Amino acid sequence: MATSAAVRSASRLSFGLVLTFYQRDPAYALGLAAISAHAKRVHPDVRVHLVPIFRDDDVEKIVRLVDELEPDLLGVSAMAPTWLPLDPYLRALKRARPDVPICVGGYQAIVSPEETLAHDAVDFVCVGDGEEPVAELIAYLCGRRAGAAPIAGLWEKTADGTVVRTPPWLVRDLTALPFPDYTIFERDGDVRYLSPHAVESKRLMTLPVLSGRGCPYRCSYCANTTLLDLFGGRGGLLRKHEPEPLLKELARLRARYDVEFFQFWDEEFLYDARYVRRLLGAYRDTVGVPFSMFARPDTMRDDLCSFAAAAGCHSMWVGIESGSDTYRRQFLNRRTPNAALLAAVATARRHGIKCMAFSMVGLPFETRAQAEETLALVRSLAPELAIFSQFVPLPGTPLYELCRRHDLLLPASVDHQMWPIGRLNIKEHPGGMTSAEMATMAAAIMDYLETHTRVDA
Ligand code: B12
Ligand code: SF4
Repeated sequence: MATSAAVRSASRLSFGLVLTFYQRDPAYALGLAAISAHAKRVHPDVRVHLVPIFRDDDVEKIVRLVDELEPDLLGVSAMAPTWLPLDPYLRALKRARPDVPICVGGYQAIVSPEETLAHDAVDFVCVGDGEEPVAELIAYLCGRRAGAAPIAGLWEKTADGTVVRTPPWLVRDLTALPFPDYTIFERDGDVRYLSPHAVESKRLMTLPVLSGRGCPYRCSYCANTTLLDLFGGRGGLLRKHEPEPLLKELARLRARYDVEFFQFWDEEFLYDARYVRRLLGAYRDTVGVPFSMFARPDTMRDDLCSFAAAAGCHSMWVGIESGSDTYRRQFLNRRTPNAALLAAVATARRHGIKCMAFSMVGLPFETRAQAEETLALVRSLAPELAIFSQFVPLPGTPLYELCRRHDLLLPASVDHQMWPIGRLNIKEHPGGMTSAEMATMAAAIMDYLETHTRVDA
């Protein structure tokens, strides 16, 4: 193992791990909670703190907050679109504490490790899951690590600028890991400053949770496809918690934070029908609060919807993405036809489950007529909540590669990567919408949204 980072004295009592991420609006970061839980299990004396960075947070304020916590290691979580906004914070943090190593993880680091490590402030990048690499890095920095082998899953920039590369470390068995540590989100014992109400439940105290990780599908715009490409796709990297301990954990969280609604953040909740039956079969009795999930239309079978509804499923988040059968098939690698989408939403509704439909506009080679088809399909689905986002090309995905090949990518900039709808995130091109068409399309969507959102738990 190289020695660019200062190795701390083994006698230090309390090693400080400060975690941070950039988020426009208050939100949880369950990846960091998972890292904290494992770090505390392996190093019971570690102090873990979270300093979230929200949009427009003053750089000096963040530096002061981090500094007061006396960090020995700074762990930063970044998605590709949040990487650029993090830049001024990373530089200022490094200036303030040049001896504290900065390790970046999350999709930005996984998909673009070279670019991420090339940043002046960054010492390590985590090229896969972060639990074990961070625990190992803490051991190394505390002088507790035996041997000099590089840490699996971490790339390191050494003092002379060379890069030590290792293969990613991946969670294979979720049941071997502790549940995420929600205490990192607490302020005075409470977590309500962090989006306490999900959009689907404006009145109820809501907490996001995971029954597992991974998705077996390969939609062309999605970072999951990149993960399958990088890490091998067999079994779709699906990893689940055992139902019984998970239910106990959910009941514990419900009691600790007065949770009235759980939002399952699993990429695709219904894929493993046997697991769904085992988990939800006992959910009502053990946990008993309403919940929502992400589900693909093709998994929303009548029997599963019926089962989920009986367990207390309030709503399903359903990816529509485009209302054009042809576009979805040709460009998005989603083959479920419109008729099946309509049927899936109708099935859920028959069982009293509300639907949140999300779609994208401003896609490469998407015509104005196809974008109109998306709005028309959403109108016919009549979801309780519709969300339209501007297409963002995510590095490493097939659709990003298509944009690159056709020279459609705009130079990276903070504004072109985030949600506000109405501006194209790719260059105008023959066969696609013009900026003017995009603006009128966005206006039509906003009109629809103003009159049709009707959701509440
Ligand atoms: C819930 C969610 C959200 C929530 C909460 C985000 C959050 N803070 O986590 C909300 C709705 C706010 C959100 C917003 C966005 N999201 Co989102 N989101 C997700 C989702 C569905 C689950 C995230 C999750 O909890 N995963 C489970 C945890 C355990 O895994 P993890 O976060 O990956 O963390 C592990 C590793 O990545 C790594 N790791 C992560 N951080 C760190 C840090 C360190 C120091 C280390 C060492 C390791 C490490 O270790 C962790 C434990 O193993 C993912 C899909 C997915 N499956 O991950 C998309 C996903 C992360 N989102 C994505 C995107 C693009 C966005 C937006 C940028 C969309 C947009 N254009 O606006 C916004 C960003 C808004 C902002 N930041 O201001 C993409 C990111 C792709 C990419 N290449 O970056 C994903 C992967 C969706 C996709 N399939 O394409 N999102
Ligand atoms: S089903 Fe969802 S998580 Fe899975 S690849 Fe498609 S968009 Fe990504």
